[in-house]
Amino acid sequence: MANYYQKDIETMSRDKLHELQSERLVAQVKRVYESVPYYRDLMDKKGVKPSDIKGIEDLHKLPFLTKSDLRDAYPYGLLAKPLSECVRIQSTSGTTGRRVVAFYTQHDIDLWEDCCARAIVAVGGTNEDVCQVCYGYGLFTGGPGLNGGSHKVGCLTLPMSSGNTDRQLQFMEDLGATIICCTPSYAAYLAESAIEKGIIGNLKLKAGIFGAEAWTEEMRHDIEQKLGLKAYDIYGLTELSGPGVSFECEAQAGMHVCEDHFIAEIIDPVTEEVLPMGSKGELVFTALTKEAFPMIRYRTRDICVLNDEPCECGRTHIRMSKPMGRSDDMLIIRGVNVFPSQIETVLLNCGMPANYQIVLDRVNNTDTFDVEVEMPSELFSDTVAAISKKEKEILDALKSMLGISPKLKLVAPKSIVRSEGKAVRVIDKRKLF
Ligand code: DLL
Repeated sequence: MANYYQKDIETMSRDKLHELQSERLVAQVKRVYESVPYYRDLMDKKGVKPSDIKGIEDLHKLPFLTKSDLRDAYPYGLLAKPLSECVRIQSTSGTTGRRVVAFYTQHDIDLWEDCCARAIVAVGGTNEDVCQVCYGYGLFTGGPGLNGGSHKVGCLTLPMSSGNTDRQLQFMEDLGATIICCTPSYAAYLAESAIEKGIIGNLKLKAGIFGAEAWTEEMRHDIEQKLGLKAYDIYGLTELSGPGVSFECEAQAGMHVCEDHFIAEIIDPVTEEVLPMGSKGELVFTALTKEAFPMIRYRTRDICVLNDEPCECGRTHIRMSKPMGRSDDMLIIRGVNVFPSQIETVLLNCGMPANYQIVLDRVNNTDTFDVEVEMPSELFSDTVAAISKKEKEILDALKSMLGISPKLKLVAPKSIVRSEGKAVRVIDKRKLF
């Protein structure tokens, strides 16, 4: 039996949901036009007036917002409330080198935490649970968002933040954490460390809420098997509040978008044309209820697919696939398009842990493409012949997946620097941009 945090909303009929979205969109566009000169200019340039927007069927008429608009308008240019009504900022983790500063009213925080609470209840969380939050606290949205959601559900919340793995494991064991929230790469690291310490059998974990970075189905199975829990995906971005824009339910088959707060569209990233349900393209979100930092048709750059088929959990909100890359982080190596997640899939299929790093450089006008992969300790202590055999197997698999051959180096266990936040998978020294 599925549990819901806000059953009426999460299982609302599609017709009612569309009515609610339309009502909220009309009001939000009018408010933003009146209070945000930056967005008013964008609408004026496109020749759209708030009175042209009568419902969600008119959404396509509105201009897009992009990360570069956020940079141009930094820091206050997109504010729709006076600063006196704002109570918090959060900021991006900065892995792309471009910081986004988002503002929140108390109401914004309340609705954001509701979304995170929905995600926790969807994985079976109740007030009987001990929820260990090891996303970073501070400017990053992961810690504060899930912390707030966990309080709302009534879980005993362990606000660990990221890092200090020994202490994480000690609290996890001593206080019997049942739910853990962190990046999937940190979950994999915690699993490795718990196995090494011989405490894995003492843990009581039942569910993990993992997101903030790309991870594959293979990685999900690996973490589930090692930590003895069910691993659920959660998605979000700072611009839209943070985690909880969408989340997986017990079906583990795509993430339900909180559609009472966010309208999702898929567009062709080149032509900007809206694509039909089920197409692969760039995800665009319109936030319907955000007060301080409203985002209308914000281009996320995440490539994914939406699915409006009914879900077995009873939630009526559409689902999005895992992001399959970004329209802006695809690597082009010697003219070939490469997604880091393809490399991860190959490694896990070859029975390797997904601790790897891609190093790109340009020598004599030719791209160099190095992949360093950490060996599991059993392989590391095996014979040279066994290691070479494995190396060849991985290289052949990489060649066939990517259509291009990297220089592969198997390195000692734990020699690639571990991340307590998002893993650094790509070091691109080519400086092509
Ligand atoms: O990463 C918010 C978050 C925190 C989500 C904790 C989930 C859990 P940003 O730092 O602004 O916010 O980064 C947003 O991270 O556009 C995606 O490219 C990526 N991302 C987020 N969740 C996932 C996921 C947070 N589940 C950017 N799978 C987004 C793959 C994800 N990528």
